[in-house]
Amino acid sequence: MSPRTSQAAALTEQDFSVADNLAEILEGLSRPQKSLSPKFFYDERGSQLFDAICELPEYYLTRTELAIMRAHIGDIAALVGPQASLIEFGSGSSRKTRMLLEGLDRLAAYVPVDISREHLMTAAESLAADYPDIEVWPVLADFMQPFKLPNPSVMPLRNIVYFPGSTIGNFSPAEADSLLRVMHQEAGEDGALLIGVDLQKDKAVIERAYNDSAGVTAEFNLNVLLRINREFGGNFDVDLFWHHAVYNEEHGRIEMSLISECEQIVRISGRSFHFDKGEAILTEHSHKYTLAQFNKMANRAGFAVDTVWTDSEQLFSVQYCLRV
Ligand code: AVI
Repeated sequence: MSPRTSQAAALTEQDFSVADNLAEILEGLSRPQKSLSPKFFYDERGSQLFDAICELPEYYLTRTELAIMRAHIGDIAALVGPQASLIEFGSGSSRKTRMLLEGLDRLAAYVPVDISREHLMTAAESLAADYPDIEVWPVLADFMQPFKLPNPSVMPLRNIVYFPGSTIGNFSPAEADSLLRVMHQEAGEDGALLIGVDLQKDKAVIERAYNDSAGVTAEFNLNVLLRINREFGGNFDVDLFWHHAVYNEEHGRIEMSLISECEQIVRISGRSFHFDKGEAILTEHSHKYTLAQFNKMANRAGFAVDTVWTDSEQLFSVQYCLRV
């Protein structure tokens, strides 16, 4: 079955233009603390590098989440029940999504929601081809704002919002609160949220995951500068910046940045940016939560955590939250 282009997709279609993205990049680099949104990591090369990160021995997140899902797919399917609509925030063609498509009972629909038309359609087409019995309804939308859900041909008995990978950690706590509220709204009456949340743990374990020995995370981080050069008229010399990732225990987050090796001027589309030696561009925060902290966040958005699955070392959690 090929993926539907839902009415919601037509209504909410809003691919950000090159001009919007350029304005956002220039604004971020004009701040006293220079910053770039982590969304700019994910061009074609960045997405490949992220896939490679997920396979790294130091990056415990992906394999631990997968193992938790594998161990508990039966419990998850029993909680979800038959004929649900699975609404994934982000377009996943990942093994975790496939595990759900295979393990859940007679899904009414799979609804990936993504702001990138290309990622969305590639993932939706591949899943629609591999699971011909499941209706795939991609929705092109910015999931930070409420969006309209499609109407599959079989009426879903409930909506399950799925947000794997601890991507929630890449949002500030305030953004995460508002994103969880959107999820609450989209889950609707009787709905639920299935979410992957990375847990606070020994600083050394976390820092290793973001400073791998093969240098893949460094390449992923630096790739954003190459992207700006190529797509937004920049002239960054990538050899004059280095990757830096430290765990801030007070805020419970990895702070990832690119540090200027020397004093230098960088031009982007006619604008100049001065860097001091050692000056940082903040590129990503990756928050880690305790179970108690995430419980409070879920409650603030109107969810009650129903079941938490973790691994034996309590590295990562998969949480099933009911809408209250
Ligand atoms: C996508 N996200 C959950 C990853 C993370 O761990 O925060 C992105 C990443 N950044 C560096 N390594 C992986």
